[in-house]
Amino acid sequence: VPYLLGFLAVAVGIYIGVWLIVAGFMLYLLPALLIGAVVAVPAGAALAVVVAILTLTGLSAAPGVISPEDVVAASPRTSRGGVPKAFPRDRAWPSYFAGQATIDLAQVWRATSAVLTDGWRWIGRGVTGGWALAIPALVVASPLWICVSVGAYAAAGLILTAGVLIMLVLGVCWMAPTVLFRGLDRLIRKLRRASGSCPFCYHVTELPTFTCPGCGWRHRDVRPGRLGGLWRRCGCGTLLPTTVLRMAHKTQPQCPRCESLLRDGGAVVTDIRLPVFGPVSAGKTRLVYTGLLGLRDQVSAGGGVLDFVDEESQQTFEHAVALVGAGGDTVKTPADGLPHAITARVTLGRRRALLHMFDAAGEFYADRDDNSDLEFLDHAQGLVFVIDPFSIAWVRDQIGRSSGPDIVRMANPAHGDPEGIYHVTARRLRDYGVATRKRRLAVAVVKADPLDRLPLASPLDAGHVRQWLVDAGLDNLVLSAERDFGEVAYFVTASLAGTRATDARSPARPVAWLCAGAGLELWPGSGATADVPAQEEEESV
Ligand SMILES: Nc1nc2c(ncn2[C@@H]2O[C@H](COP(=O)(O)OP(=O)(O)OP(=O)(O)O)[C@@H](O)[C@H]2O)c(=O)[nH]1
Ligand SMILES: [Mg+2]
Ligand SMILES: [Zn+2]
Ligand SMILES: [Zn+2]
Repeated sequence: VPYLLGFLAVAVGIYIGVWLIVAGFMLYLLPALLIGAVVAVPAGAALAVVVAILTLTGLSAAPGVISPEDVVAASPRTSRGGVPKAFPRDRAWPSYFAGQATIDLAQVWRATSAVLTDGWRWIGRGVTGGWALAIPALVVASPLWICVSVGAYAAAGLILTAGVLIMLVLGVCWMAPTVLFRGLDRLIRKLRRASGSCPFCYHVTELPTFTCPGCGWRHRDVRPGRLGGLWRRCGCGTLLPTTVLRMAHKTQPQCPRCESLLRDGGAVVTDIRLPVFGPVSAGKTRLVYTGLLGLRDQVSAGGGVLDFVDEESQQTFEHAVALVGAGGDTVKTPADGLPHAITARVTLGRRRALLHMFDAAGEFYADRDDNSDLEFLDHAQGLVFVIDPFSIAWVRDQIGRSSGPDIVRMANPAHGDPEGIYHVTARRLRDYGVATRKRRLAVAVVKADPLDRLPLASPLDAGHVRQWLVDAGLDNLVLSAERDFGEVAYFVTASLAGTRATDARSPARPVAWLCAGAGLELWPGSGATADVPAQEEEESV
């Protein structure tokens, strides 16, 4: 019995104890926790707001910043098609929307999580720190911290959602003018038929390189994009305009391949590239300079200006024109190096163009191996083929009979036959995949002035050059040229200093006709050919 009584007493004691704990929990702790939760959830939200402000202002847990160096380092190695890229991205500060925005928002979430995790770690230390700490940690701190976490995550989620929405709206506001600017820049240059052609390595590009005036870094792609919409900040801090058109106003464009400076206006104004080819001593150089001289006078008669933007072209032009003007001969073009372009700038009202003439020594056209470096042939809108009548066997035979060696000496006849030279060059163009059917070829029979003194069986007159060439036995050449090229026109020229460009024998005519084909009419009717169009003549034959 005493045992039974004792057992009952203990049971009642335990019952009362448990009841007291439950009652205490229900009466005091639960209401206290409920009140605590009402405070803890908003406190958690406030905590998230404070953390977001501290993070975004960089006062604490500042997000990593994408630097210009990161941009260079993280450049993709290949383009979308898998083609290896020649250059990394430019060293400039990326636009905020191109990556930094995401990093900042993610950091807000991460910083909030970090603060909450710190709290849990602290509570965890209490739980394992003995009874006196474990009970309040488990019973009071844990439930309260759960409430704080809920409030904080909810607020962080809201902040992120709002942030993403704001970034989307602002991003669209940034993207629209960026895309528009990029498109406009391209469109204007396309309409102008602008491209940057290198006078030295002959590379032709839509996208020249620009050097930052602040630090000398070469920016290879200044188009609006991830590195700036309307403006770009160079890695050195200098603010640069985007778009090729605006940047070209600030600094001179450069060749992306050899880094030489392009001619002033390169990549921005209409760009016309015309090589002159033919055998040694055919009269190429003389045709180029007297042709430019004729163009200059005719253009200025029409109220325009033809001038030179670079010292080198200006000086070579003046030198050659002075020689020819004084009745002398042009100097032989050196065959030991590739020629630099002779560039003339044409201004016709608001229209501006750069006209690049390429005049290599005749040796380069003599055989297939020598012309492999003549890349300017591939990028030309049209070509001038120079034929020296004194190198045609048919003419020579007649001179032999009429004894005109003085005239022949005076004419400095070309070495090599025109047909061979033509085929070597035409083959090079074919081998390099040039669409010659879309190009113009101006065939210029030069040295008409000394030829006049010879009593030829058939006179060489403007308008009948094609027929004359056929009579002279160059019918194969004529047929090949008309098969190879989209349009062929025939000219007879006397490369003299005083010839007016409208003159039937002006050396300016073939150049003007090719310019017209490239979209630049230098004067009204400059695109007309002196010769009867090939087809009509064929019908009449
Ligand atoms: N009278 C006269 N002489 C010309 C004419 N065209 C060329 N010549 C002369 O022919 C010679 C060769 O002319 P260039 O223009 O130097 O020949 P090229 O084709 O440039 O020759 P390379 O530089 O060796 O490839 C020079 O003595 C010129 O003065 C012309 O239309 N009339
Ligand atoms: Mg020459
Ligand atoms: Zn810079
Ligand atoms: Zn170059």
